[in-house]
Amino acid sequence: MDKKKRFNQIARDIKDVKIQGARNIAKKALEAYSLFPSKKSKRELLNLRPTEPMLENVLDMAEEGKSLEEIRKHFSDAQEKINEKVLKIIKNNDIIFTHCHSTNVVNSLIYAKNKGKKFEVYITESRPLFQGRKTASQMRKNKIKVTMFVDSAIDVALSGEQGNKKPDKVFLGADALTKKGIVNKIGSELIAKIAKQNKIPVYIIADSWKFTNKKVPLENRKLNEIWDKAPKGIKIKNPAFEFVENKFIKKIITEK
Ligand code: RUB
Repeated sequence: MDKKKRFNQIARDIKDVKIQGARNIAKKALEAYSLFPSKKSKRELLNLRPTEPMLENVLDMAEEGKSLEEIRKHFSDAQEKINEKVLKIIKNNDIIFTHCHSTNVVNSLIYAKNKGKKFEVYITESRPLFQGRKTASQMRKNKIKVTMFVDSAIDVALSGEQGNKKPDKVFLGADALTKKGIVNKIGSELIAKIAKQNKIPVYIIADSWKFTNKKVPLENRKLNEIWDKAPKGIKIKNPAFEFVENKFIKKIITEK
């Protein structure tokens, strides 16, 4: 595939959420940028997913001359450190509730499983794009017991109602880390609030390169993701992310 085609393919896959999650987006965008390292391609890549400081941080570093190898090494080094910290938090027989699909979360769960920890995972679908299915499939593939809930069952799942066991911990990824809280997939704030009501600790598991001092724009996505060919006159909203205040978070686990 020629360079331009490859660049466009990556850009399309990021836009269409075939490549998803802050870390994967940043990694792939870096690959695209390295094909055409210019201000124009940087702008184009940044516009694909506005709620992604890690994408911006990584492209800034590449622009300033940091080598691709160095940047790529950070992703794996950071994940390894995060894995060790998460391993200490998970107790045998824990039920861990998570949402959407976060590579930082999923990798640390798989690491804990491979280190012999026994736990199970509750996952919500994460409509409209169902990234929760990706998480569930990866759990299954790694022989981690997993139960899926529809998003509207967040309260049922976190309260241990209707014969469900109450989760012990909530693990959420993050698109952005800020001084006042974090940004993650829509549903995360509701989860954090209901977890607090139920005295379930919420841990954010995220690479520190997601940190920003800037205001984080919250992406609104295409309406046809919610209802393709909806009758005319129906207003549809599709907010993709939301802010979770620090007061709902027990700990933010980064590599630092
Ligand atoms: C994914 C999402 C993830 C964070 C962190 O949203 O909200 O929790 O991006 O992911 P989307 P990671 O599917 O819309 O990109 O840990 O992979 O960086």
